[in-house]
Amino acid sequence: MRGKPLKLLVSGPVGAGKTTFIQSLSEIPVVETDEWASEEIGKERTTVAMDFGLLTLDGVPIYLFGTPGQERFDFMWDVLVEGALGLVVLVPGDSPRDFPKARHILEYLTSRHPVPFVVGVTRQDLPKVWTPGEVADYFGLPPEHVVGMNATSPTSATLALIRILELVTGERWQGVW
Ligand SMILES: Nc1nc2c(ncn2[C@@H]2O[C@H](COP(=O)(O)OP(=O)(O)OP(=O)(O)O)[C@@H](O)[C@H]2O)c(=O)[nH]1
Ligand SMILES: [Mg+2]
Repeated sequence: MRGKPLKLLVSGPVGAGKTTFIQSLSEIPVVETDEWASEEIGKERTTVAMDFGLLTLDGVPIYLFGTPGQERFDFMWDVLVEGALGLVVLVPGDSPRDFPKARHILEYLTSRHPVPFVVGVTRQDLPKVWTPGEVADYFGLPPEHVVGMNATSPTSATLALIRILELVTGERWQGVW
């Protein structure tokens, strides 16, 4: 799996862990656009334009673009998905009320841009979270399309990244990191 740069898009609802996931994976300081939230969204800062991170895995440069989660910035989905070869939609595993929003984002993006995708269920390090299997049932997806993670952990984030890379390339991951 050596060669051309590969672009992945990370999307999902507010607070799912998109910026955190990209920060856990990126080898460069993440270009992020988080600002103080102007409305109550359950946290102080939120992405208003995009995140950008970069890593190299087995000689392949991987560009990671993250979307904002707030719906008023949804015009950025179309901008950022351009050229993406794979899609990661994150859902916060402890917040099932956000699952319909995640489903809408997944359907919106894959219907316009049919590339391989995984649903990443974050916050697996916390008690009382939905498991990847439960989320796969909720979304009606095959289990290989849903992966659990702690987005704050580089190791956990890398395992999720490998799942989408396997779906994008059609190969089992053989490399080391
Ligand atoms: N314990 C734990 N905390 C997480 C995890 N993922 C994200 N968080 C925390 O959740 C909060 C929100 O994460 P962000 O990365 O800002 O979420 P986001 O999806 O970028 O949110 P928006 O940009 O507002 O749409 C941060 O405090 C993260 O540290 C996880 O898997 N486990
Ligand atoms: Mg963010």
